[in-house]
Amino acid sequence: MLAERFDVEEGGDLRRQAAGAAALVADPTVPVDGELLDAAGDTLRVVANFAVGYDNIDVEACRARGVVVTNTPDVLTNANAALAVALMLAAARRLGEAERLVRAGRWTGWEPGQLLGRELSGTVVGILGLGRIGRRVAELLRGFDVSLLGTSRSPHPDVEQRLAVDRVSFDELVGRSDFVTLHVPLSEETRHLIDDDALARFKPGAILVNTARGGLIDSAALVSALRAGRLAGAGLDVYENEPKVPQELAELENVVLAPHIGSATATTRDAMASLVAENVIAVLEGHDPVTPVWR
Ligand code: 8YV
Repeated sequence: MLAERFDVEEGGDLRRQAAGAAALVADPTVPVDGELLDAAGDTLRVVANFAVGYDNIDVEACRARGVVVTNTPDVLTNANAALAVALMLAAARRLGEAERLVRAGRWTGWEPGQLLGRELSGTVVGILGLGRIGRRVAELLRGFDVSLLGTSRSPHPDVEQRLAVDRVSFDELVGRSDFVTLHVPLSEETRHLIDDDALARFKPGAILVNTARGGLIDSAALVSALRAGRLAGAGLDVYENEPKVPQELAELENVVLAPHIGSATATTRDAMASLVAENVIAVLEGHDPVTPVWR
C-alpha cells in the first residue's frame, strides 16, 4: 500500500534513513526519541507504530514538533487476549514441562499422578486493566466458570455488568486472584507495577500472566517469588530487555515462555500492517489519521 504511493526505505541505518522522511513506521523495538525526530527533520509528519503499545515513542517530543502519532488498536485485541488465556492454561496445566518431557523421550508411560496441574474452573481470575484487551480476556473466559476481578482507572458499570467482572483495587485483586493477567500499558506510572512489594501481597500459589509489556514486572522480584513458591507459575510473552530472557526464568520448570507473539497471527499482522499504511496515507494525503494516539 505504501510502496504504491511513496518511496519506501526499509531497514538499514535508522538515523540516516530518517533524514528527510515524511513518515516513520516503527515498532516497539525502535525507540522514537527527540534525537531520531531531529534526525528526520521538519519534513516528518507522522510516526506510525506497528503495535498498539507505544511506550517506544516519545509522544511529547512528537507533539512538540507537530508530528502525528498513530498505533494499531482493536485489530490485535482478540489475538493478544487469546494468547493470555493460552498462557494461563499452559502454566496451570504444565504444558511446557509436559512437552519437554515428551520431546526429550523421557515419557515412560501413563501414571495417575504425573504432571498434575490445576483447573481454571472455579478459580478467581484477576484482570489488571479492563481496556480493550482485558475486556476481551473476560469474554473469552466465559466458558471456564471463573469469577472475574478487574481494575480500571474509572468505573464502567455497564461493561462490568456485561462481563460479570467485579471492579476492585489493585491490592484486592492481587490478594484474591488465583490467576493475575496484565493488560495495562507501560508508562512511568506502571513500570515495575509488579515488584517485591506487590508480589508479597499476591494470593500464595497464584499464577502470573503477562502479554503486555515486560517492564511492568521487576524480573528479579518475579524470579524470587517463583523460586520461593510464592507464585506457582507464570506465563510470559514479554520481557524487560527483549530479546534477552533472564536465564533464571528459563531454568524454572513452572514458567511458560513465549517470544512476544501476542499479535502473531496471520490475519492480525495483516490487519496491523494495513492499519499502519492507512494511517500514513491519511496523514500524508491531508486527512485525519484513522487511529491517532496524538494528532
Ligand atoms: C506487536 C505489541 O506485534 O501491539 C503491541 O503493542 O506488542 C505486538 O502486538 C509487536 O510489538 C511487534 O510490532
